[in-house]
Amino acid sequence: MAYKSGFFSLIGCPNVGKSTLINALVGQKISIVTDRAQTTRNRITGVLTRDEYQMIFLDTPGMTTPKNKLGEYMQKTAADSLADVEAILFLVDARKGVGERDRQIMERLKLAKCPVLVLLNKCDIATKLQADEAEEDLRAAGFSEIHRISAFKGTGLSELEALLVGYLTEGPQYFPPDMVTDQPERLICAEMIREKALELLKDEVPHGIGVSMDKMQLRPDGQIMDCYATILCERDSHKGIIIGRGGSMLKRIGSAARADMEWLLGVRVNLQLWVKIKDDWRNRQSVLNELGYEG
Ligand SMILES: Nc1nc2c(ncn2[C@@H]2O[C@H](COP(=O)(O)OP(=O)(O)OP(=O)(O)O)[C@@H](O)[C@H]2O)c(=O)[nH]1
Ligand SMILES: [Mg+2]
Repeated sequence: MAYKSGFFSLIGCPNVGKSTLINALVGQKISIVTDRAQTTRNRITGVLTRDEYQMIFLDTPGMTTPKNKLGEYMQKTAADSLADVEAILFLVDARKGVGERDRQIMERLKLAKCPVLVLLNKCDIATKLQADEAEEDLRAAGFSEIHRISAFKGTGLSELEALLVGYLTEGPQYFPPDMVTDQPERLICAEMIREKALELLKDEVPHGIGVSMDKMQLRPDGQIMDCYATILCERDSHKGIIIGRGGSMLKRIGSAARADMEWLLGVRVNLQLWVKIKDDWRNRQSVLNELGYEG
C-alpha cells in the first residue's frame, strides 16, 4: 500500500477548543491553551505520523473581527489556512450551540473548495439536549458530517482519526516521524511563558502582552539551558502588575513556565524574565515581526 498524507485546518470561534484538540491529536502540547478567548496568535502546525500515513493539522486563531494589526494578522492566518487542505474541521461548542459568530464562519465556509466536517466539541460538559440542538441547527444549515467529541477528555478522537484517514491521498511523509510540529522550540517556549502569564494574571492585565525569547543557550555540560525572555506590555501600570510585589508575580510566571519548558526540552532550565513597556506594540509591524508574527 502506498503511503498517504494530507492537511486539515481547524476553524472555529475563540475558546472552542481548537488548540486543545490539536494537542490531543498529536499527543503533545504544541499549542497553548487558556480559558481566555483569542489565545492562539500564530498558525501552529501539528503532525500525526503513523506507519501508513501522516496527518498535518493547522491550528488557527479563532475567527473574529480584528481590532489592531495583530488582530488583522491573526485573521489573515485563519483565512489562509482554508486553502489547499484535504478537509476543514469546523469546531462548534456543543454546550453553547450555534451562535452569531459561528454563523459568520459558516458564511465563509460556503466558499470552501473542500469538504467541511463539523466537530461538536466539549460534549463532556454539554447535555445531550444541547448537543442535539446544536446538531439540528447545523444540519439545517446544510452540514451533514457532524461528530461529537471531547478534545479535553479525548472522547471520540480515535474514531475521528479513522474517519480522517478516508480523506488522505497518496503522498509523501512531509515531516520526519518524530516531529510533532514545525514550530521552533524557542517560539513554543515563548508561548509557554505567555500562557502562564495569561493564566496567572487573569483579567488584571488585558490580552496585550507579548513574549520574546531573546536567547536560549545550552551550557557546555549539556545539563542546563539558560533562557532569557522579555514580556512586553503596553502600560506602566501593567508592568507593575506583571512584576508584582517584590517580583513575586514574575517569579510565579517564571517557575510555572520553567516546568513546561523543562518537560519540552528535556534539560534543566534557568529562566530569566524581564518586563518591558512597548507602547501600542500590537500596531507596530517591527515589534510584531520580532515576536514571530510575520506580516
Ligand atoms: N470541558 C471541556 N473543555 C474544553 C474542551 N476543549 C477545550 N476546552 C477548554 O476550553 C478552553 C479553550 O481551549 P483552547 O484550546 O485554548 O481554545 P481555542 O479554540 O484554541 O481558543 P483560541 O486560541 O483563543 O481561538 C480551555 O480552558 C480548554 O481547557 C472540551 O472538550 N471539554
Ligand atoms: Mg487556540
